[in-house]
Amino acid sequence: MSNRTIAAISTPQGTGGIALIRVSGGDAVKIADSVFTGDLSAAASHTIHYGYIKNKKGERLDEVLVTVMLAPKTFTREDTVEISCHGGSASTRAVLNAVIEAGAFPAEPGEFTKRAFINGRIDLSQAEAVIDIINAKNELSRRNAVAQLGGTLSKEIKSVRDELVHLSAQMQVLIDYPDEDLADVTKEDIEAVCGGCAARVARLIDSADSGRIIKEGIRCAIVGKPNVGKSSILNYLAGEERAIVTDVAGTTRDVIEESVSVNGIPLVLSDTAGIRDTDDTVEKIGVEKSRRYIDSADIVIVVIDTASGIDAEDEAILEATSDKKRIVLYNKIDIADAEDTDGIAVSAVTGEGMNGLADEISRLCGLDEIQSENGTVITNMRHKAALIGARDALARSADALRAGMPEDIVSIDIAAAMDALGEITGETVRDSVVADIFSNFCVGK
Ligand SMILES: Nc1nc2c(ncn2[C@@H]2O[C@H](COP(=O)(O)OP(=O)(O)OP(=O)(O)O)[C@@H](O)[C@H]2O)c(=O)[nH]1
Ligand SMILES: [Mg+2]
Repeated sequence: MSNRTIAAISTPQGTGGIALIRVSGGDAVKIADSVFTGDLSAAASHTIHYGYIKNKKGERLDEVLVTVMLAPKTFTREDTVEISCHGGSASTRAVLNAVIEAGAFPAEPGEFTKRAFINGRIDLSQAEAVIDIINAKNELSRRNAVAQLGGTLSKEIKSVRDELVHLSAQMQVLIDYPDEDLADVTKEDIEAVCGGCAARVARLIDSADSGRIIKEGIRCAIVGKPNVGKSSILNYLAGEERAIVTDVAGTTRDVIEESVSVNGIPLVLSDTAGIRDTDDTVEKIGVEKSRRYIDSADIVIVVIDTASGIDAEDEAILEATSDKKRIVLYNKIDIADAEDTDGIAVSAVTGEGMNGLADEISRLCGLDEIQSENGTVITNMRHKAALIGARDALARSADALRAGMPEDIVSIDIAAAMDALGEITGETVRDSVVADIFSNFCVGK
């Protein structure tokens, strides 16, 4: 990694109130000073300076505020200068050009964050959390990414890895001096440590299910007989007239999907055709499709018309969804009294009871746990793959132990598990993987 000084526009393209040009590296202050009307040469760290940026000819390009931050307390751990200028695209480019003319190099995508990683301020999983924060489309994924940036995942991985490192060191003594009584580790100890680590790794792998939900949304199919109010419920949750609602049974014939956020929970709702026996060719295809959506959904919402009560068709749908995570909604309580039910009573017309629906969804998906204990959730497929690698290596070491293999063989698998975990934090990761991760960043980050 070269330590040449880099610069880039860190705010989005286009017109805005202000824009930010970030400069990082050993010459950041010198370069900024040479294009600034004021004097930055003796500026104290974390101070802001008012003045103009000028080009080589001395022409004033824009009125700016310049923030000087000296290493190591900066994002990159290098000297960093941030120039806040007016947010027009011409002024922003003019300021960047002046900085580059004065000796800075245009930054590559993600190069600032990459330097933060290379200089040890954050590990690789934290750098990836920076992209996740930028890309977060809902409250839950934002919260999870911020926790990951704060180091929740890194800490857990490091703690498991440290146990294995300690164990390997003890085993090495056993391997090097087999006849002497130096080692204070027994076969049982090795088995216990490997087993404990494997369980913690398995917990993280399991969390990847919630991780997918956090990133992509809970796939939630709204099903039921015709006319019970499925489309009305979709429209209510979407906050707009997304699906056609009429009092004709069989209005919805195809699946209508809509991404919504309910109390910060990301949902991918699908409103399906009412399920019934029908001779209508189009409706029949719709009904078939509804059944497929039931299969692939994370959660099924079965809607019942409270006014007309449960009949055999409702029973059949309840039966067909009994093995799914399911919420039974008794709709239309504005015109009928819901009797004591095991479901949630709502009205798609008045909105009554809808808060209970969101709570139930979050409970069913185990999201309450994620939200309350700030638990570590795997949202990144690269991390999941590395964890699976660690789990498999630990399983091999357990097998080797049970088969009575010598410690040096067992220790090979333990080392493989350590390496797999190190890929997540970046300790043992290949350069090409690192390059690939940062190439997904935008320029200026
Ligand atoms: N009073 C009352 N009427 C409702 C409620 N929800 C839906 N309706 C009415 O019930 C009828 C059917 O509503 P839809 O939302 O089209 O029902 P659906 O289940 O999507 O029907 P299909 O698409 O035909 O399967 C419409 O006339 C709605 O206005 C409710 O909570 N209260
Ligand atoms: Mg409908």
